[in-house]
Amino acid sequence: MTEITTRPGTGTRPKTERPRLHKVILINDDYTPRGFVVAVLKAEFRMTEDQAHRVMITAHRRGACVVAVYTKEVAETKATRASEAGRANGYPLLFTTEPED
Ligand code: TYC
Repeated sequence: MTEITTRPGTGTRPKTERPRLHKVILINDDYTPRGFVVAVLKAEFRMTEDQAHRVMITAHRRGACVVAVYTKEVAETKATRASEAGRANGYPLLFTTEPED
């Protein structure tokens, strides 16, 4: 059922729901070189050297780090492309996605 929001003087309009966003998460591993992780973050997620280094080191220390949030489709495409960049170079680099609460 479509929800209707009423505003004084403006009649009614359908309530617009924003799409749920999905997190892209970088998972730590023992093999992928730090510099390679930083390069992938810069290329696929348009981060600066500084931002990419911070995300990489957080995943390295804590096991995982949220990279960014996007709509479901964009998050899944970016996570797949970034993971494939690792695999193409023989590394187990892994990006996953999960819905934001
Ligand atoms: N732990 C890796 C190393 O010491 C670097 C690394 C950091 C790998 C973050 C993956 O998501 C990662 N070479």
